[in-house]
Amino acid sequence: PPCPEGWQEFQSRLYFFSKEKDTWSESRQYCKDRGGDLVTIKSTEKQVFLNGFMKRNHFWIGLSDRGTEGTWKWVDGTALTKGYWKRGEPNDADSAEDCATSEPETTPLNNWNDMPCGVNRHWVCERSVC
Ligand code: 2F8
Ligand code: CA
Repeated sequence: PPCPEGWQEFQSRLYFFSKEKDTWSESRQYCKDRGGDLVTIKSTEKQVFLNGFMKRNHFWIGLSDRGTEGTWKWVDGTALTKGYWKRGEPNDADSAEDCATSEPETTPLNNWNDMPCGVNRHWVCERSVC
């Protein structure tokens, strides 16, 4: 796809913070349609950068344990090694939470929460530079 407008560059990758809300799967499809995927977060620098844009809302990130409960995997197929979970998360509330969001108004570094994949949230895409 052509290079999309309105994406932020950080460390030679491009990021999109949605204004709309959608399910985790639909959000992921939006990113894929634009040459990317939901964001992966594998460094503290990136977690800090992203949080500069995610202070006000929940945003889907590219992490789920849909395949095997309790085994968190990034959308690129890699296993989660270091998570920035909010205290008490992930808790799989009502045994129904398999997709990860960033939460607003929590500590900036540890702010992830697992949520039901079918609820509508903002999302963050990542793709290569053009
Ligand atoms: O207390 C944390 C808990 O809060 C909510 O459940 C009551 C969240 N669920 C939704 O917002 C749908 C949980 O994900 C969260 O763990
Ligand atoms: Ca949760």
